[in-house]
Amino acid sequence: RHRFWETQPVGQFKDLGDPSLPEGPIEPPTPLSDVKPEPYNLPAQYEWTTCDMDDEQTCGEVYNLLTSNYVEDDENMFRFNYSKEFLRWALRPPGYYKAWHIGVRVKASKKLVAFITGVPARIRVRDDNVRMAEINFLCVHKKLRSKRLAPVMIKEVTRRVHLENIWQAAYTAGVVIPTPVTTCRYWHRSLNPKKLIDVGFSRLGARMTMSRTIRLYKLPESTVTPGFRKMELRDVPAVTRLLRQYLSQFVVAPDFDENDVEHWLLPLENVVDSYLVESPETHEVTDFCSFYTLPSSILNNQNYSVLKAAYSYYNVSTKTPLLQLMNDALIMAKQKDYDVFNALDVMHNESFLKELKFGPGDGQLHYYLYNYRIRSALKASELGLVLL
Ligand code: NHW
Ligand code: EN5
Repeated sequence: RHRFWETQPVGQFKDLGDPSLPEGPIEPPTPLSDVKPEPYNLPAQYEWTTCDMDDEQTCGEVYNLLTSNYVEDDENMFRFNYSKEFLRWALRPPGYYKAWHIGVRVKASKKLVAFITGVPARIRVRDDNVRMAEINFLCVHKKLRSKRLAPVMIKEVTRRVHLENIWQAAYTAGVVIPTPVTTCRYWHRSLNPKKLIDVGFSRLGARMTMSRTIRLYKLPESTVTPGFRKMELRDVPAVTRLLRQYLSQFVVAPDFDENDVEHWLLPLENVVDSYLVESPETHEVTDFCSFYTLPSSILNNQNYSVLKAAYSYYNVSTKTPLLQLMNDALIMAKQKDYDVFNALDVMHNESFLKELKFGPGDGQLHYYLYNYRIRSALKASELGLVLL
């Protein structure tokens, strides 16, 4: 069934729920001198390239490859359109390795035709803090699909991660492979229902008119929580404390320090938005919410070419009810002209999705760990990790 994945140290379907198998690493690390020192072989027409995302031209080539060939929905109506600024942010966190930004070029033309990336992260699984690679942006040009290039790319990124003495990885995918740690559902909150219906992202409900639909999704002009404001650099220590405390309750979650919080959560125009509640009395930071910006290209529409989507990222409530905090996040996204606000059913998100008029999407997101066994699948609400 899975000729490649059956050969890899990942949980296998046949082992699901076997209580005799221990949780934790599947294979032990090998001495670094045993890691293959030279790259895997590609078919003769192609060559490896390390993509320098600081380089404007390279970043543009990566952007163009992904914009034309990356993830689409099941009906091929929308395709993720990560911006160049987003890619630079996603790929250059604290301690990143340029060698983990891997491209494949056609030798003759130097055209970039495939890509895969890793970035380092510390991820806690129960009480085990593990150095991992987060793998993302695996993409093979549409014309080169089904030639078994993906397994070579995965083996090559694995080799380069091993060279840094890292032996585990986390990744997500829309497809099922061996074996999900958990499966999440995407939920969508319409902000601009008319456009969403016009482009086929959503449908007019039964017995609904356009004007009733617009009224249904209407939001206040401005936020309601006293002390709600944009996160600033000076907030990094307080936000780190808040987030670390909150994430400690989930089975799988990132172990963020202040450097990570500064990188991943400090607002960056058109990439990541973060807000917090500073108590007007005590000036304590009590609540936090954030979303990242990931537009999708609209394929084959006369009137519109881009869907502007916000994706719920990390949210923490200690004083403001989560429902009210997320409603303020929706209000900010509406003010900033997003068409839709998306969220997964991870962490405590289920507690606000229905009440804030999110509806279930047709897409799922499966979470995976490489070389780390979990005895049985988790609930989405036990997951405290959001990958981009
Ligand atoms: S998920 C997004 C993946 N990208 C896309 O969907 C973009 C559009 N599609 C494509 O570009 C986020 C191609 O269809 C791709 C496959 C490149 C997906 N993950 O070359 P072949 C990520 O980036 C397996 C893992 O012929 P192709 C996460 C498939 O099951 N495996 O296919 C990435 C089969 O293996 P099997 C996937 O269509 C995580 C084999 O690839 C996969 O031309 C990567 C077929 O290869 C997917 N999304 O290219 C793993 N899609 O065993 C990281 C297909 O079933 C692991 N396959 O025969 C950790 C590594 C680091 C470890 C460090 C210690
Ligand atoms: C790596 N980081 O399928 C990620 N999106 O539901 C890789 N559906 O947008 C894996 N099909 O349901 C990504 N509208 C896997 C996801 C790939 C993209 C994907 C889904 C998620 C999506 C939309 C559009 C469907 C178009 C036809 C959808 C319904 C919205 C509606 C709004 C009003 C209330 C009810 C729901």
